[in-house]
Amino acid sequence: MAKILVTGAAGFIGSHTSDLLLAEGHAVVGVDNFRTGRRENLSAALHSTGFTLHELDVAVPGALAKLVAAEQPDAIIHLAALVSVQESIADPALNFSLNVHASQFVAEAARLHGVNRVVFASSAAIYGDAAERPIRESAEKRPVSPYGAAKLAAEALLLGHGACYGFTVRCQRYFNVFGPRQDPSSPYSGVISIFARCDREGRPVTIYGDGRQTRDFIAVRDVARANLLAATRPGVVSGAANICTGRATSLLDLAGIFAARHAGAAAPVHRPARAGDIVHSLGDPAAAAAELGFTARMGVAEGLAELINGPAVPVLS
Ligand code: UD2
Repeated sequence: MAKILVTGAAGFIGSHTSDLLLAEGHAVVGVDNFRTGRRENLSAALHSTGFTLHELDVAVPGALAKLVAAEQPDAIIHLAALVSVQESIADPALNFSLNVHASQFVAEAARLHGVNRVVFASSAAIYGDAAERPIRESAEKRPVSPYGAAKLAAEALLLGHGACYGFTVRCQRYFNVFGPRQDPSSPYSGVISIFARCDREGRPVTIYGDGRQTRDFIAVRDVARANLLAATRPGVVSGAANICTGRATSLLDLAGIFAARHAGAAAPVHRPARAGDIVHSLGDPAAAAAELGFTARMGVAEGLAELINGPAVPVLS
Protein backbone atom coordinates (compact mmCIF):
# COMPACT_ATOMS: atom_id res chain seq x y z
CA MET A 1 0.00 0.00 0.00
CA ALA A 2 1.24 3.45 -0.86
CA LYS A 3 1.20 6.87 0.78
CA ILE A 4 -0.23 9.40 -1.68
CA LEU A 5 -0.27 13.16 -1.23
CA VAL A 6 -3.30 14.71 -2.96
CA THR A 7 -3.32 18.47 -3.56
CA GLY A 8 -6.80 19.95 -3.96
CA ALA A 9 -8.12 17.05 -1.86
CA ALA A 10 -11.27 18.97 -0.85
CA GLY A 11 -12.22 19.73 -4.44
CA PHE A 12 -14.59 17.92 -6.78
CA ILE A 13 -12.08 15.51 -8.36
CA GLY A 14 -9.71 15.54 -5.36
CA SER A 15 -12.30 14.34 -2.86
CA HIS A 16 -13.45 11.46 -5.09
CA THR A 17 -9.81 10.51 -5.73
CA SER A 18 -9.06 10.57 -1.99
CA ASP A 19 -12.15 8.45 -1.21
CA LEU A 20 -11.11 5.83 -3.76
CA LEU A 21 -7.47 5.70 -2.61
CA LEU A 22 -8.63 5.20 0.98
CA ALA A 23 -11.14 2.52 -0.06
CA GLU A 24 -8.26 0.67 -1.76
CA GLY A 25 -6.23 0.78 1.45
CA HIS A 26 -3.76 3.55 0.63
CA ALA A 27 -2.80 6.32 3.06
CA VAL A 28 -3.79 9.80 1.85
CA VAL A 29 -2.18 13.09 2.86
CA GLY A 30 -4.79 15.64 1.78
CA VAL A 31 -3.79 19.24 1.01
CA ASP A 32 -6.19 22.11 0.33
CA ASN A 33 -6.33 25.86 0.92
CA PHE A 34 -10.15 25.88 0.72
CA ARG A 35 -10.23 28.65 -1.89
CA THR A 36 -12.72 26.60 -3.86
CA GLY A 37 -12.48 23.22 -2.07
CA ARG A 38 -15.09 22.39 0.56
CA ARG A 39 -14.62 20.56 3.85
CA GLU A 40 -17.97 18.76 3.45
CA ASN A 41 -16.58 17.01 0.35
CA LEU A 42 -14.23 15.19 2.75
CA SER A 43 -16.89 14.10 5.25
CA ALA A 44 -16.24 10.40 4.44
CA ALA A 45 -12.45 10.72 4.16
CA LEU A 46 -12.16 12.55 7.50
CA HIS A 47 -13.57 9.44 9.22
CA SER A 48 -10.82 7.26 7.79
CA THR A 49 -7.72 6.54 9.90
CA GLY A 50 -5.66 6.56 6.70
CA PHE A 51 -6.43 10.22 6.00
CA THR A 52 -4.72 13.38 7.24
CA LEU A 53 -5.67 16.88 6.12
CA HIS A 54 -3.33 19.89 5.86
CA GLU A 55 -4.62 23.39 5.16
CA LEU A 56 -1.88 24.71 2.91
CA ASP A 57 -1.51 26.83 -0.22
CA VAL A 58 0.58 25.00 -2.84
CA ALA A 59 1.32 28.36 -4.53
CA VAL A 60 3.24 29.62 -1.47
CA PRO A 61 6.98 29.04 -2.10
CA GLY A 62 8.38 26.20 0.01
CA ALA A 63 5.10 25.29 1.71
CA LEU A 64 4.50 22.02 -0.12
CA ALA A 65 8.17 21.00 -0.07
CA LYS A 66 8.18 21.26 3.73
CA LEU A 67 5.16 18.97 4.00
CA VAL A 68 6.61 16.52 1.45
CA ALA A 69 9.86 16.41 3.46
CA ALA A 70 7.91 15.53 6.60
CA GLU A 71 5.47 13.03 5.03
CA GLN A 72 7.72 11.31 2.42
CA PRO A 73 4.84 10.26 0.12
CA ASP A 74 5.39 7.68 -2.63
CA ALA A 75 3.41 9.79 -5.10
CA ILE A 76 1.80 13.22 -5.45
CA ILE A 77 -1.51 13.67 -7.27
CA HIS A 78 -1.56 17.39 -8.08
CA LEU A 79 -5.16 18.51 -8.54
CA ALA A 80 -5.08 21.91 -6.79
CA ALA A 81 -5.75 24.52 -9.46
CA LEU A 82 -7.70 27.47 -10.70
CA VAL A 83 -10.33 25.38 -12.45
CA SER A 84 -12.41 27.85 -14.44
CA VAL A 85 -11.45 28.87 -17.97
CA GLN A 86 -13.48 32.06 -17.52
CA GLU A 87 -11.70 32.94 -14.27
CA SER A 88 -8.35 32.46 -16.03
CA ILE A 89 -9.45 35.00 -18.65
CA ALA A 90 -10.56 37.46 -15.97
CA ASP A 91 -7.40 37.02 -13.86
CA PRO A 92 -4.50 35.61 -15.92
CA ALA A 93 -1.94 36.46 -13.22
CA LEU A 94 -3.78 34.35 -10.65
CA ASN A 95 -4.06 31.60 -13.27
CA PHE A 96 -0.26 31.73 -13.72
CA SER A 97 0.35 31.55 -9.99
CA LEU A 98 -2.05 28.67 -9.31
CA ASN A 99 -1.65 26.65 -12.51
CA VAL A 100 2.01 27.19 -13.51
CA HIS A 101 3.96 28.40 -10.50
CA ALA A 102 2.32 25.94 -8.12
CA SER A 103 3.10 23.08 -10.53
CA GLN A 104 6.75 24.14 -10.51
CA PHE A 105 6.66 23.89 -6.69
CA VAL A 106 5.27 20.36 -7.03
CA ALA A 107 8.13 19.42 -9.39
CA GLU A 108 10.61 20.97 -6.96
CA ALA A 109 9.17 19.13 -3.96
CA ALA A 110 9.32 15.83 -5.90
CA ARG A 111 12.94 16.48 -6.90
CA LEU A 112 14.11 17.49 -3.44
CA HIS A 113 12.44 14.71 -1.51
CA GLY A 114 12.63 11.66 -3.77
CA VAL A 115 8.96 11.30 -4.71
CA ASN A 116 8.63 8.46 -7.25
CA ARG A 117 5.62 9.63 -9.19
CA VAL A 118 3.64 12.80 -9.92
CA VAL A 119 0.15 12.72 -11.43
CA PHE A 120 -1.02 16.02 -12.87
CA ALA A 121 -4.53 17.31 -13.63
CA SER A 122 -4.20 18.48 -17.22
CA SER A 123 -7.12 19.28 -19.50
CA ALA A 124 -8.57 18.91 -22.98
CA ALA A 125 -8.24 22.72 -23.00
CA ILE A 126 -4.58 22.32 -24.08
CA TYR A 127 -5.78 21.26 -27.56
CA GLY A 128 -7.90 24.37 -28.13
CA ASP A 129 -10.35 24.01 -30.98
CA ALA A 130 -8.69 20.91 -32.45
CA ALA A 131 -9.74 19.93 -35.97
CA GLU A 132 -8.99 16.27 -35.32
CA ARG A 133 -11.83 14.04 -34.06
CA PRO A 134 -11.43 12.02 -31.94
CA ILE A 135 -8.51 13.96 -30.51
CA ARG A 136 -5.36 11.92 -30.03
CA GLU A 137 -2.54 13.01 -27.74
CA SER A 138 -0.37 13.84 -30.75
CA ALA A 139 -2.89 16.46 -32.00
CA GLU A 140 -1.63 20.00 -32.36
CA LYS A 141 -1.83 21.96 -29.11
CA ARG A 142 -3.20 25.43 -29.66
CA PRO A 143 -4.69 26.58 -26.36
CA VAL A 144 -7.09 29.50 -26.70
CA SER A 145 -7.24 30.57 -23.03
CA PRO A 146 -4.75 31.36 -20.26
CA TYR A 147 -6.10 28.23 -18.57
CA GLY A 148 -5.23 25.93 -21.50
CA ALA A 149 -1.85 27.60 -21.92
CA ALA A 150 -1.02 27.16 -18.24
CA LYS A 151 -1.98 23.49 -18.24
CA LEU A 152 0.25 22.91 -21.29
CA ALA A 153 3.15 24.79 -19.69
CA ALA A 154 2.75 22.82 -16.45
CA GLU A 155 2.77 19.52 -18.36
CA ALA A 156 6.09 20.52 -19.94
CA LEU A 157 7.57 21.64 -16.61
CA LEU A 158 6.63 18.45 -14.81
CA LEU A 159 7.63 16.08 -17.63
CA GLY A 160 10.97 17.86 -18.07
CA HIS A 161 11.75 17.73 -14.37
CA GLY A 162 10.71 14.06 -14.19
CA ALA A 163 12.98 13.16 -17.12
CA CYS A 164 15.91 15.07 -15.64
CA TYR A 165 15.64 14.08 -11.99
CA GLY A 166 14.27 10.56 -12.39
CA PHE A 167 10.64 10.52 -11.31
CA THR A 168 7.61 9.36 -13.30
CA VAL A 169 5.09 11.99 -14.43
CA ARG A 170 1.61 11.23 -15.70
CA CYS A 171 -0.40 14.08 -17.25
CA GLN A 172 -4.12 13.36 -17.19
CA ARG A 173 -5.92 15.30 -19.90
CA TYR A 174 -9.45 15.34 -18.50
CA PHE A 175 -12.37 15.94 -20.84
CA ASN A 176 -15.78 17.07 -19.44
CA VAL A 177 -15.90 15.62 -15.93
CA PHE A 178 -19.25 15.42 -14.12
CA GLY A 179 -20.76 13.89 -11.01
CA PRO A 180 -21.65 14.41 -7.35
CA ARG A 181 -19.99 17.39 -5.53
CA GLN A 182 -19.49 19.45 -8.70
CA ASP A 183 -20.37 23.02 -7.78
CA PRO A 184 -23.26 24.31 -9.95
CA SER A 185 -23.22 27.85 -8.59
CA SER A 186 -21.35 29.75 -11.32
CA PRO A 187 -22.67 30.36 -14.84
CA TYR A 188 -19.47 28.64 -16.02
CA SER A 189 -19.96 25.51 -13.92
CA GLY A 190 -20.10 22.20 -15.76
CA VAL A 191 -23.27 21.94 -17.80
CA ILE A 192 -24.39 18.71 -16.14
CA SER A 193 -24.16 20.22 -12.65
CA ILE A 194 -26.28 23.16 -13.88
CA PHE A 195 -28.84 20.89 -15.56
CA ALA A 196 -29.05 18.73 -12.41
CA ARG A 197 -29.78 21.82 -10.31
CA CYS A 198 -32.49 22.96 -12.77
CA ASP A 199 -33.93 19.45 -12.51
CA ARG A 200 -34.03 19.60 -8.68
CA GLU A 201 -35.58 23.06 -8.70
CA GLY A 202 -38.09 22.30 -11.48
CA ARG A 203 -36.69 25.01 -13.77
CA PRO A 204 -36.11 24.69 -17.54
CA VAL A 205 -32.51 24.27 -18.69
CA THR A 206 -30.81 26.80 -20.95
CA ILE A 207 -29.05 25.54 -24.09
CA TYR A 208 -26.50 27.88 -25.67
CA GLY A 209 -26.69 27.57 -29.45
CA ASP A 210 -28.63 24.89 -31.32
CA GLY A 211 -27.71 22.14 -28.85
CA ARG A 212 -25.99 20.03 -31.51
CA GLN A 213 -22.57 20.66 -29.98
CA THR A 214 -21.11 17.52 -28.43
CA ARG A 215 -18.88 16.71 -25.48
CA ASP A 216 -17.06 13.66 -24.13
CA PHE A 217 -18.57 13.51 -20.64
CA ILE A 218 -16.72 11.34 -18.14
CA ALA A 219 -17.99 10.42 -14.67
CA VAL A 220 -15.87 11.62 -11.76
CA ARG A 221 -15.72 8.11 -10.29
CA ASP A 222 -14.02 6.95 -13.50
CA VAL A 223 -11.63 9.92 -13.29
CA ALA A 224 -10.79 8.96 -9.70
CA ARG A 225 -9.94 5.44 -10.91
CA ALA A 226 -7.73 6.84 -13.67
CA ASN A 227 -5.87 8.84 -11.00
CA LEU A 228 -5.50 5.78 -8.76
CA LEU A 229 -4.03 3.78 -11.67
CA ALA A 230 -1.68 6.59 -12.70
CA ALA A 231 -0.37 6.92 -9.14
CA THR A 232 -0.10 3.27 -8.12
CA ARG A 233 -0.04 0.87 -11.08
CA PRO A 234 3.32 -0.90 -11.32
CA GLY A 235 5.37 -0.31 -14.46
CA VAL A 236 3.69 2.94 -15.51
CA VAL A 237 6.08 5.24 -17.40
CA SER A 238 5.98 9.01 -17.93
CA GLY A 239 3.57 10.42 -20.48
CA ALA A 240 0.28 12.15 -21.14
CA ALA A 241 -3.08 10.56 -21.93
CA ASN A 242 -6.63 11.69 -22.55
CA ILE A 243 -8.98 10.78 -19.72
CA CYS A 244 -12.21 10.43 -21.64
CA THR A 245 -14.77 7.89 -22.80
CA GLY A 246 -14.47 8.20 -26.59
CA ARG A 247 -18.25 8.73 -26.76
CA ALA A 248 -19.94 11.97 -27.78
CA THR A 249 -23.18 13.29 -26.29
CA SER A 250 -24.97 16.33 -27.69
CA LEU A 251 -26.51 19.00 -25.49
CA LEU A 252 -29.92 18.13 -26.97
CA ASP A 253 -29.46 14.48 -25.94
CA LEU A 254 -28.41 15.59 -22.48
CA ALA A 255 -31.45 17.85 -22.05
CA GLY A 256 -33.60 14.98 -23.34
CA ILE A 257 -32.34 12.63 -20.60
CA PHE A 258 -33.36 15.15 -17.93
CA ALA A 259 -36.68 15.95 -19.63
CA ALA A 260 -37.58 12.25 -19.77
CA ARG A 261 -37.62 12.20 -15.94
CA HIS A 262 -40.64 14.48 -15.68
CA ALA A 263 -43.85 14.28 -17.69
CA GLY A 264 -44.67 17.74 -18.99
CA ALA A 265 -41.22 19.20 -18.14
CA ALA A 266 -40.71 22.73 -19.48
CA ALA A 267 -38.91 22.81 -22.84
CA PRO A 268 -35.29 24.00 -22.84
CA VAL A 269 -34.71 27.73 -23.30
CA HIS A 270 -32.36 28.46 -26.23
CA ARG A 271 -29.85 31.30 -26.03
CA PRO A 272 -27.19 32.37 -28.53
CA ALA A 273 -24.05 30.22 -28.58
CA ARG A 274 -21.35 31.32 -26.14
CA ALA A 275 -18.40 33.22 -27.58
CA GLY A 276 -15.48 30.85 -28.03
CA ASP A 277 -17.58 27.74 -27.47
CA ILE A 278 -16.08 24.64 -29.07
CA VAL A 279 -18.55 22.77 -31.30
CA HIS A 280 -17.27 19.22 -30.86
CA SER A 281 -14.92 17.81 -28.25
CA LEU A 282 -14.26 14.08 -28.33
CA GLY A 283 -11.20 12.30 -27.00
CA ASP A 284 -9.50 9.09 -28.14
CA PRO A 285 -9.21 6.88 -25.03
CA ALA A 286 -6.70 4.38 -26.54
CA ALA A 287 -3.53 5.77 -24.93
CA ALA A 288 -4.99 5.68 -21.40
CA ALA A 289 -6.05 2.06 -22.01
CA ALA A 290 -2.58 1.09 -23.24
CA GLU A 291 -0.48 3.11 -20.79
CA LEU A 292 -2.59 2.99 -17.61
CA GLY A 293 -4.96 0.08 -18.16
CA PHE A 294 -7.79 2.61 -17.83
CA THR A 295 -11.13 2.37 -19.60
CA ALA A 296 -14.14 4.40 -18.48
CA ARG A 297 -16.93 2.20 -17.16
CA MET A 298 -19.81 4.63 -16.63
CA GLY A 299 -21.87 6.01 -19.50
CA VAL A 300 -23.61 9.36 -19.31
CA ALA A 301 -27.02 7.84 -18.51
CA GLU A 302 -25.58 5.73 -15.67
CA GLY A 303 -23.54 8.62 -14.32
CA LEU A 304 -26.57 10.88 -14.39
CA ALA A 305 -28.65 8.28 -12.57
CA GLU A 306 -25.99 8.19 -9.84
CA LEU A 307 -25.84 11.96 -9.70
CA ILE A 308 -29.60 12.27 -9.31
CA ASN A 309 -30.40 9.18 -7.19
CA GLY A 310 -27.11 8.44 -5.39
CA PRO A 311 -24.77 5.47 -6.05
CA ALA A 312 -26.40 2.19 -7.07
CA VAL A 313 -23.91 0.25 -4.93
CA PRO A 314 -22.57 1.37 -1.54
CA VAL A 315 -19.29 3.30 -1.90
CA LEU A 316 -16.61 2.17 0.55
CA SER A 317 -15.13 4.86 2.72
C1 UD2 B 1 -14.82 22.24 -20.54
C2 UD2 B 1 -14.23 22.45 -19.17
C3 UD2 B 1 -13.16 23.49 -19.21
C4 UD2 B 1 -12.12 23.21 -20.28
C5 UD2 B 1 -12.82 22.98 -21.63
C6 UD2 B 1 -11.82 22.53 -22.67
C7 UD2 B 1 -15.94 21.97 -17.52
C8 UD2 B 1 -16.89 22.54 -16.53
N1 UD2 B 1 -15.25 22.86 -18.24
O1 UD2 B 1 -15.51 23.41 -20.94
O2 UD2 B 1 -12.51 23.56 -17.93
O3 UD2 B 1 -11.33 22.10 -19.92
O4 UD2 B 1 -13.82 21.95 -21.51
O5 UD2 B 1 -12.37 22.52 -23.91
O6 UD2 B 1 -15.76 20.78 -17.65
N2 UD2 B 1 -23.97 24.82 -21.90
C9 UD2 B 1 -25.33 24.97 -22.10
N3 UD2 B 1 -26.09 25.37 -21.03
C10 UD2 B 1 -25.58 25.63 -19.80
C11 UD2 B 1 -24.17 25.47 -19.61
C12 UD2 B 1 -23.40 25.08 -20.70
O7 UD2 B 1 -25.85 24.78 -23.21
O8 UD2 B 1 -26.33 25.97 -18.87
C13 UD2 B 1 -23.14 24.33 -23.03
C14 UD2 B 1 -21.91 25.17 -23.32
O9 UD2 B 1 -22.22 26.26 -24.15
C15 UD2 B 1 -21.01 24.12 -24.00
C16 UD2 B 1 -21.41 22.80 -23.30
O10 UD2 B 1 -22.66 23.05 -22.67
O11 UD2 B 1 -21.33 24.01 -25.37
C17 UD2 B 1 -20.42 22.37 -22.24
O12 UD2 B 1 -20.14 23.50 -21.41
P1 UD2 B 1 -19.30 23.38 -20.04
O13 UD2 B 1 -19.21 24.74 -19.49
O14 UD2 B 1 -19.85 22.30 -19.18
O15 UD2 B 1 -17.86 22.84 -20.51
P2 UD2 B 1 -16.88 23.29 -21.72
O16 UD2 B 1 -16.85 22.14 -22.68
O17 UD2 B 1 -17.20 24.63 -22.21
